[in-house]
Amino acid sequence: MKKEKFLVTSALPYANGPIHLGHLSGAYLPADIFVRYKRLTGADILYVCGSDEHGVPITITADKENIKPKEVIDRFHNINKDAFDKFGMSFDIYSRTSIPLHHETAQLFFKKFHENGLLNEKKTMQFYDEKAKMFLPDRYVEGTCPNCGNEEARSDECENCGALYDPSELKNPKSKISGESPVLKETSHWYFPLGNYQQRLQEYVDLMNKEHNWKENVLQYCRSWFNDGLKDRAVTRDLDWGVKVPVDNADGKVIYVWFEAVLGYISATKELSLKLNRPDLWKEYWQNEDTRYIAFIGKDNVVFHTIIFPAILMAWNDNNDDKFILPENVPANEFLNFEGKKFSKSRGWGIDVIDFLKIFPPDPLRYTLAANLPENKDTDFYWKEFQGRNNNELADILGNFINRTFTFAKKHFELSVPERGMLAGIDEEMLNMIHDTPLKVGGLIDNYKIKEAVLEMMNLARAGNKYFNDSEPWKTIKDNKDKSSTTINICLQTIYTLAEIFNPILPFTTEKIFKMLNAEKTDWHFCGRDNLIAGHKLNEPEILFTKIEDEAIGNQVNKLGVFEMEEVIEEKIPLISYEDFSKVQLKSAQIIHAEKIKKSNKLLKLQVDLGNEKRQVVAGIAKSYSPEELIGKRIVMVANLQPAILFGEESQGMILAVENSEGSLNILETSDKVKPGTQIK
Ligand code: B3M
Ligand code: ZN
Repeated sequence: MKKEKFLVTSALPYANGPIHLGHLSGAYLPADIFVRYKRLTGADILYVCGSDEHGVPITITADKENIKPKEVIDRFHNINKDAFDKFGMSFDIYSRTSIPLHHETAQLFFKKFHENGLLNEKKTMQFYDEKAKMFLPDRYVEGTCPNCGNEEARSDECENCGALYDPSELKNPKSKISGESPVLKETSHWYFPLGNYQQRLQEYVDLMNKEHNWKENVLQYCRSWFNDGLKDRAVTRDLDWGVKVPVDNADGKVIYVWFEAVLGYISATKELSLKLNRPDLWKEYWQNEDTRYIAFIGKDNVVFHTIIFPAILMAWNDNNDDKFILPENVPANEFLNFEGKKFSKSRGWGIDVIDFLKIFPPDPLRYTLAANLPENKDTDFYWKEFQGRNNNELADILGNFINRTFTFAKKHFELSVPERGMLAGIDEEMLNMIHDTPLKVGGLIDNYKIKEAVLEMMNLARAGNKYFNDSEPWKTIKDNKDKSSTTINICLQTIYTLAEIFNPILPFTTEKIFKMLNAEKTDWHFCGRDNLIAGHKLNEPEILFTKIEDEAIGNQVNKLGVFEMEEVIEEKIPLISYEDFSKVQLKSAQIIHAEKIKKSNKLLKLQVDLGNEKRQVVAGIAKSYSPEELIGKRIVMVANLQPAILFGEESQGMILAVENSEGSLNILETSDKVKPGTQIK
């Protein structure tokens, strides 16, 4: 049989910060499990990844720390490479996009496209930050929406009302980098005509889906892009950090990071080929129609892998004799959150991989994440769940089954595999399960249903324990040694199968199990019934899993969000005099009427009773409160604030509220005993 040929990639993480558990669940662990499984089936597979080392966030970090971008990427490339290593990622290469080989590859694509007349040069007006001396990418400009007045609108698009507009129409633009108002300045860029590929891209996605059953979430992202209609995309930027645009008159311009980062997969494979002293090896994968290319990513990267990268490859293939293959599948995952909230470095919410692995071993983490992958919807990591999965599943089910079998084999069979005698129904059943489980698990992983596969794996260990219990070898050893030796023989075959099928999830632990079994991994298809012959010598058992104490988990839970408080304390707030403070007049008030303001999803118009007068206040609390629930509340208000007009409504004061870490507001309430109009001091 011809070997299956695979090329597998995981999104190239930005070398701008340490990877956290969410990254692992999105694009890395599922790919590693898939790859390790495929290797066990004997597939010919290359798995490449590396750091994405260009893009504006890296230059901003460098500016902030007053260092060169190179220092930033070196630091995080090494940290992340090390973290992946300790986590057991089995990349064939972990490359980086700053290497000359990648610059050459990306420039070659750009140059060819340019020569073939594919790229259109267009002049545009773009925001320029005179203080930071740079053109501002869209997401670094904020302003007021010309359509609805939302004050946090993006430079060309408003998330509040959905309006799209020209950046010159944005009101009060502010640079997120320097805080200054940017100016509009002319610049020119090269555009890739993505729209020209729309029909072929749609056909490609349809065909791949038909043949390989794409995930519903991925199809939905594609459909929404197709429905909106694909437009020309600028593939250059005004920056000095990145891959230089390889044509005349392009000083100060680099290739747009996304255009070159996806080509990083190709460069990484080229680098691997050179390392292996087989310079053309990469072509055997990338330019071979027999190769199945699977691109693992998180949901935020879908468009780049199902639309932009395929379009780039189509454009190349149209104009060159050497032709690249396109992804056969892009099994993107949703996000993993942390204890109910998004990961946030600045809020100290979540944990980096490298820090995690300083405290706990990798396999329990791999198992917990794999059992809870965000395959179809966002999921959460909880410390308590991690503890539970380790203690109640890995230690109490898998570890316990292996341990009791080995202990028994040591005590009664001198650590060798006993003979199998006459089989009873219960033995047959167990043997059938050993035979069927790898097939079931393999089928699930083939279809990227890793979560379900993990469940099946642990079910085999559960069944093993039950079989041990029901067979009662500790009794049969006394009066029916034949039966007892059959039981232990079958338990050991089960352990062998467990070691094989758990190998993609628990690479470190299963190495130990294979060592205990004194056996090697086998082809996945043959890990069924009879791997260990009678008389085979076993090695001494080792401890496979250690229970995690409540205290260790408690320590981690207590650390959550601490950073957030430290940050607040560290911030230097200028002191004011008592006199300044006494100028602020705080009064208790009661809300007597509340209604929404048209065209704003943030503001409510309130009528409040201040004892001897009524006032109107416009408050930005619509996302946290409905008008109805506000009526009757006694609140604190700044009574001597200059009136202001918001959305055409006068606001005659301000009400006080606290904002929690997710940005939702709680208004400060006084008690029913405090009469409206009372001064608060
Ligand atoms: N660096 C985005 C990310 O890490 C980006 C992926 C590139 S894949 C070619 O989410
Ligand atoms: Zn708007």
